[in-house]
Amino acid sequence: MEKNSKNAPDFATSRRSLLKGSAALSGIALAASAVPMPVSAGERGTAAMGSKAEEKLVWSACTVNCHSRCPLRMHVQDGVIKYVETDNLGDDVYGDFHQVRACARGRSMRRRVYNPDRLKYPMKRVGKRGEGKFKRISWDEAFTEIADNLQRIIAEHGNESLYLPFATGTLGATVAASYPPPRSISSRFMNSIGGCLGHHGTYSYSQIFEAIPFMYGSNAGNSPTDIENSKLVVYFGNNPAETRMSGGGVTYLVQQAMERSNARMIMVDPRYNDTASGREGEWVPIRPGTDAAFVEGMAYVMITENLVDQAFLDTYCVGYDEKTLPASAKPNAHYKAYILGEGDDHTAKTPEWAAKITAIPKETIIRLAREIATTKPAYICQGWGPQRHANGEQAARAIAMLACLTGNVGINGGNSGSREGFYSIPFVRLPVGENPIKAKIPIFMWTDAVVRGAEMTALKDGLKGAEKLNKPIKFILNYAGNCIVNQHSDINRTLAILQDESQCEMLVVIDNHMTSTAKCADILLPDCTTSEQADFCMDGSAGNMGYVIFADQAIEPQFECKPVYDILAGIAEKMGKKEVFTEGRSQEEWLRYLYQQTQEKNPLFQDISFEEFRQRGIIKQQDPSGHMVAFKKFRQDPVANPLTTPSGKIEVYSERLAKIAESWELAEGDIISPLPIYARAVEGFDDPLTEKYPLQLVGFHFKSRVHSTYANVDVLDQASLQSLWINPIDAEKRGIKHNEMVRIFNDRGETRVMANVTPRILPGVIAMGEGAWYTPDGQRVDQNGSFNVLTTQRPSPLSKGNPQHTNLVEVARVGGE
Ligand SMILES: Nc1nc2c(c(=O)[nH]1)N[C@H]1C(S)=C(S)[C@@H](COP(=O)(O)OP(=O)(O)OC[C@H]3O[C@@H](n4cnc5c(=O)[nH]c(N)nc54)[C@H](O)[C@@H]3O)O[C@H]1N2
Ligand SMILES: Nc1nc2c(c(=O)[nH]1)N[C@H]1C(S)=C(S)[C@@H](COP(=O)(O)OP(=O)(O)OC[C@H]3O[C@@H](n4cnc5c(=O)[nH]c(N)nc54)[C@H](O)[C@@H]3O)O[C@H]1N2
Ligand code: SF4
Ligand SMILES: [Mo]
Repeated sequence: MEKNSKNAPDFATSRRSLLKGSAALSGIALAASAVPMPVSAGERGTAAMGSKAEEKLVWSACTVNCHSRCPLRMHVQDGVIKYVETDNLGDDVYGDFHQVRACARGRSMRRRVYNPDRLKYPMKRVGKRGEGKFKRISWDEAFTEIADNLQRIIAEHGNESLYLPFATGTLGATVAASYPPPRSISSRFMNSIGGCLGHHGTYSYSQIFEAIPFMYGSNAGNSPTDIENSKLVVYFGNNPAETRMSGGGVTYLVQQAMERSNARMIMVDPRYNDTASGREGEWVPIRPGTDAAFVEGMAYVMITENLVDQAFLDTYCVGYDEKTLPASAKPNAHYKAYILGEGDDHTAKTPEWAAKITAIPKETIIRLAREIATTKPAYICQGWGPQRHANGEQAARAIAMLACLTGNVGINGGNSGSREGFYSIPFVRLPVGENPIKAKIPIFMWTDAVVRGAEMTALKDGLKGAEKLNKPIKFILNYAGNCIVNQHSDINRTLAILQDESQCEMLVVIDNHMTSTAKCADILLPDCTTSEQADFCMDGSAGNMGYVIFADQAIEPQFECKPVYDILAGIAEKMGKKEVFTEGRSQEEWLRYLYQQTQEKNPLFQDISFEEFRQRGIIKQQDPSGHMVAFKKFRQDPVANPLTTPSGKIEVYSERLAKIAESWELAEGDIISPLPIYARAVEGFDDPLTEKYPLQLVGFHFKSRVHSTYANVDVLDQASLQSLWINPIDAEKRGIKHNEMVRIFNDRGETRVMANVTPRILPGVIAMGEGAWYTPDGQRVDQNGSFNVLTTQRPSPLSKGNPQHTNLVEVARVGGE
C-alpha cells in the first residue's frame, strides 16, 4: 500500500514542464522564504500560536552537503508538512548567537519530501544498468538478495572487493550520516560484516588537503569572523555568497566582519562571482589553473622591491632562500632562486612572464603585489575552486606561499592562505568500529579499481595502507550519494564500465529519489528523508559559532520507505550480524545513548535533558577561544610549538615531496615539485588540445541546488536557471545569442544548455554550475547542462584527486555546425 500518498500535496509538475525563463517565474527570488503554499497567512499565524489542536511544530533539519546545516521548523497537520520555517532564536546580532536561517533550498524541503521522483518501495533491476527499469519486490526479498550476494562475493573475492563510494547526501546527520567513513552508518555496517576497501581524500578538497600539510602540517585557517581585524581580504576562487549561503554559513559573517574592519576585497576568479559582485572591491579575472603563476609574478615584484617579510621567512620557513634550504636540496633549489630565474629553468618569473600565463595584465600584477605586501594584516584565503584542477596541489600550496611571503600566518586578521577555519561543538558520534581492511584507494579512482583493481599500486595510483590491491571492486553500497554517475567524472565511461556486469557484480543504492545513480542500481531501496526520522545534525561552517540541531521526526515514513538504520539492520540480520550492527539499540535509543555520552563529556549539555533539547531544537556555542587563528602558537614561539612537519617549520621546500617526485611512477605531463610553484596542467590553457577544443570550461557550485540534491525542485530550478556563462567575445565568434541553446562538447561527451552571454567571465573561459541531473537523449547527448559528461577521470598527480574544473571544450549553437 502507498500509505500517506492521499494526503501529500500535489507537486507533480515536472521540473522540465515549466517554461524555462518565463516572465511569470523569473520573479521567484532565492530569498523567498517558502514555496507557494495552500496555507493563508492567517492560518500560519494560528498554527504558530499552536491553537489548532491538530497542528504541531517539529524541529527538523536540512542535512545535505553544502557545508552549512540548517534547522527547519516543520508545521505539520494531518501527518503532512504544511509549511517550513527556520531558526527564530537568538538576537541575530553578529558576534552573538545569531540565527541559523535556512536558505531557499532548505525552505523548499516539502518539495523534496513530496517529490514525484520519490522512491516508494524496494525494487530490483530488470533492464540494463542505467535504463531505469525495475520491478517491485518486498523488503524481505531485498534483504535476502543483498545478503546472499554479499556472502557469495566475500567468499569468492574477500572483503577487499566491497566498497563504499563518496556519498554526501546526509553528511550533516549523525545516526544516518552517509559520510565520512569514520562516522557513517554505512561504514558501521561494512565493519560489522568484516570491513571493506577504504578510500582517502574527497571530491571537495583532495588536492589541497593532500598538498598543504606538506607545508604546514595541517590545513588550518583563521575563522572568517577574524576578518574584523583585517585590512585586506584576498580571495582566490572563494565564493561564500553561493557556497556558504545560510545563516549558519560564512557569507553573513564575512559581510559583517568586513563592515567592521572596512577591509577591501580582492577576488581572483575567472568569474565575477556572487561574492564579489556588487561590492566596492576588485575582481581579478584569471585563467583557470594559473593562480600559482599569478603568485609568482607578485613574488618577483615583492622580492625585487624588497617587500617580502624576510624576518618571517627566516624564522618560520624552510627553503625560501639559501639560508634555510635543507642540505639534501641542490644549492639553487630554493624558492627565491626559482623566482629570480636562478633555478634550473633559468626563467625569471617576472610580471610579464606571469601575464602571459594568467591573462592578468602585468601592471595589475605589479600593483596588487605592492598592495598585498604592504597592507597588513591581510586575510589571504582560497576556496576549493583553484585546487579542483589537474595541477591543483601546486596551486593550493602556491596560494599559501603568498601568505608566507607577506608574513600573514599565525596572526589575527591574517590567514594561512588556506580555506577558512570554523568551530564545531564537541559531540559524541556514532561509533563505527574498526575496518580490518587497511588498503585505501584515492576516492576519485573507484572506476579504475573496478576495471583494474588488482593492478593498482601505491607508487602508480596513490594507494595508501597497502603497496597494491589484491582484488577489483565487486560490490558497491551507495547510500545517499550520486557520485556513481552524476557527480563522478566522465559519465559515459562510468556507464560503459557499469554496463559490463561481470566487473562490478552488485550495486545497491539507498536514496530518496530516482537519480541517475539510482537508475543503475541492481537493488534500489527507498530511504526515509530527514523529515521522516529523528537524528542530530551538526558541523555547519558558522565561523566561530558552533551548533547542534535536534532534527526530530516530523512525519511518518512515506510509502514503504524505511530509515537507513533499519535497512542496514535488516541486511545485517540476514547475515547473522544484527547484534553486532545494532548492539541491541533502535535509532532513538542510539540518539539517547550518544546524547548521554556527550553530556558526560561536554558541560554545555549537562543541564539540558534529551527532552528539553528535543523541544528547544538548536544549541549554539561560541568558540571558547574567540576567533580561530591558525598556527598562532607557532607564530608566538616556533621552538616551543613546532608544526607537525618533519622540520617543525613551514616547509617552502619539502624534502618529502622531493622524494615522492623521484620515486612515484607519474603519468606523462604530471608534475610534483618540492616547491610551491606553478605547474602546467594537462588540458590547461596551453595544451595542444586547444587546437581542437579552444575553451577552458570551469565548474562552480550553484545556488539553486546542493550538487544534484534539490536539482529536481522546480521552483529552485526556475529561480536560478542552469546556463553556460560565455563572454560576449566568444559568443559573437560563434554566432551565439543570449538565452539561445548551445552544445558544449569534447571527445568525452556533449551536453546542451542555454547560453548566458555575460561579461562576468574572462574571454576564452566558459563556466557552468555543476550538479544538474544527467538527462540523456538516448544518443549519449545530455539535454540538461549536466557537467560530468565533459570531465575526465585522469586524476591529479599527488592526491589522485578529481580535476573537475580543468576541461577543454568547444561550444556551438544547436543547429549550427
Ligand atoms: N563536475 C563537477 N563534479 C563534481 C563537483 C564539481 O565541482 N564539479 N563537486 C564534487 C563535490 S565537491 C562533491 S562534495 C560531490 C557531491 O556528490 P554527492 O555526494 O553525490 O552529492 P549529491 O549530488 O548531493 O548526492 C547526494 C545524494 O543523496 C541523496 N539524499 C539526500 N538526502 C538523502 C537522505 O536523507 N537519504 C538518502 N538515502 N539519500 C539522500 C540525494 O537524493 C542524492 O542522490 O560532487 C562532486 N562532483
Ligand atoms: N549552493 C551550494 N553550496 C555549496 C555546494 C553546492 O553544491 N551548492 N557544495 C558544497 C561543497 S560539497 C563544496 S566542496 C563547496 C565547494 O566550494 P568551492 O570548491 O570553493 O566552490 P566552487 O564553486 O567549485 O569554486 C569556487 C570558485 O572558484 C572559481 N574557480 C574555479 N577554478 C578556478 C581557478 O583555477 N582559479 C581561481 N582563482 N578560481 C577558480 C569558481 O569560478 C568559483 O567561483 O561548496 C559547498 N557549498
Ligand atoms: S542547503 Fe545548506 S544552507 Fe540551504 S538550508 Fe540546507 S543546509 Fe542550510
Ligand atoms: Mo564537496
